[in-house]
Amino acid sequence: MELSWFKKGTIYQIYPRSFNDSNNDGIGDLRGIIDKLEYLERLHVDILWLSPIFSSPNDDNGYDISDYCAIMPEFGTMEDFDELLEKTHDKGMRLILDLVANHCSDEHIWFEEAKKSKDNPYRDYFHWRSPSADGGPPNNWKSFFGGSAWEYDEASGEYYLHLFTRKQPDLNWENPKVREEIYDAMRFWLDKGVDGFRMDVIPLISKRKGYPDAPDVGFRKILEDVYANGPRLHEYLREMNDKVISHYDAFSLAEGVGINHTNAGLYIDYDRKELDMLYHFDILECTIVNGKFEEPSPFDLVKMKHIYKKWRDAVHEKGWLANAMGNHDFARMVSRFGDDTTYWLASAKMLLMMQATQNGTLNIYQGDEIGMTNLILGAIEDVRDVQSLNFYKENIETKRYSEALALTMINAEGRDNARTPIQWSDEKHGGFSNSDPWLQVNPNYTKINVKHQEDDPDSILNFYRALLKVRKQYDIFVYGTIEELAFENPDLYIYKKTLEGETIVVILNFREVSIDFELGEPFDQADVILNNYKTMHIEEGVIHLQPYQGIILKRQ
Ligand code: TEU
Ligand code: CA
Repeated sequence: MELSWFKKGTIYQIYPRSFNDSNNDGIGDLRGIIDKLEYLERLHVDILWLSPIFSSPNDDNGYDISDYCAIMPEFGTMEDFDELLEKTHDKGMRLILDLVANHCSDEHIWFEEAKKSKDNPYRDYFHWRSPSADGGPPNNWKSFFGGSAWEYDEASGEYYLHLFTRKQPDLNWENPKVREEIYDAMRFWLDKGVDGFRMDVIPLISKRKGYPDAPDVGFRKILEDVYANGPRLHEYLREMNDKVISHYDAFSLAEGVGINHTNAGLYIDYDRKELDMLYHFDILECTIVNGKFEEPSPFDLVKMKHIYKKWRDAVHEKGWLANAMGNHDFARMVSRFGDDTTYWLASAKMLLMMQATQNGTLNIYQGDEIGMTNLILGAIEDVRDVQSLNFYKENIETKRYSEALALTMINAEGRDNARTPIQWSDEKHGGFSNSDPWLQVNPNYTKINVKHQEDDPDSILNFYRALLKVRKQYDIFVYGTIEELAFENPDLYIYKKTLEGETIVVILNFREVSIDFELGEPFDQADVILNNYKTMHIEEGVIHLQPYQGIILKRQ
């Protein structure tokens, strides 16, 4: 197995808009991050991933880039960025940027030029098609954010493709000039010293020839077979690695949308030299059956165990995964997989114990280190996310759902849940800003905030620090081989990890009740490495677990 810095490192994802506002305009910014570098250092994270910081009209909060080599003015200046990068490195941490290469903004100069005429040199930077015979869109492809994936352009009488919003036209990777533009942008940042990229929707960059209609087989399957994994994809990824990434001490983290465990190897097997790691969607979507918002299924622990196992087996020793349980696209992890009321403290810690002991690079999302929870927005006017807003509009217009039901669905699964400002203290706006933030602060900031948790030895924050520190000390956390016990047990997740004669056992109770379990092994003598409760009861090989208790034991 190849060892390298980005495997044992912990990635901490920052959503800059919501992290920390230094100039009190209600929007987080780069200087706000600089001010919190010490906090991040003390958390023992190693790699900061910044969601997009480039110029953007913010139709999708920066995932619509209008200049790949400029900083969004709301976030600061290039000098601020240079300082952030330097100070991050001074603290021994690394910094990666979010490369959105599948699409750009319709306000990017490339698209503004392309729209001017059919023979504009930039026309072929995008996907243009004539209307179908009935004058409608060229095919039945749907945007991820609702409606057709094609937008009509009056001036030329053609449609352009946008798999996300109409302000996010897809780039045409068949055009070698487009690829060179993206590679140049990557080199621009790598030459400054950034340590790699998280690659937004990278599986979507190669489109199927002739843009065939999608069969009626459900979103997940259409995604895998029609939108993602296109015919020239792996050629592009190899080229990108060969021409750019491989020339730097940098790594790539793919957003694994549309990747499943059977084709993951094509992306990340070491010998293919394409991408360094990916995070998949199976855990992130394990409570989502028919697409976001629609009938979420209850959290099922056995299903989650199967997901972890099948991925582990699939990539075993051939490639590497990152392990994410939440990010800016999903509701909060403690609200989804734990209990954000009575057992908030125990369950938030327990989930982190699981995440930190699974194989792969630990990828955590801002705010999870203090157990931030979902937010109930009272009215559609409070919703900011374009995905939720489009969902609302579409379903109210078609009268599919009532306004109240649509809002309930948005509150349950919507992306704003994870995007509320970080709760730094119990001061106004959670200490994030002195003025009204762009998205409201979760009113529970008076109870859940960094300041309180700094001072409390039993806080989630301090537990997290201890956990990440331990993870650094023991290779077994990262590289050990996992073997599950009582695999079909629906309440407990118990696994052994072994590496070079060492053994740890991770014991996690996913229920709000106490449960006894017969370990059946001589663990009475084991050292407790971490326990999210003050006490632990083992007697004659039977462990008595308290609600949401998590324990990591190490055999002496
Ligand atoms: O997300 C891609 C993606 O597939 C999301 O649409 C995801 O499925 C959805 O948010 C889950 O409900 C990436 C970014 O992470 C996301 O923030 C962007 O909106 C999207 O790409 C477009 O760039
Ligand atoms: Ca600001």
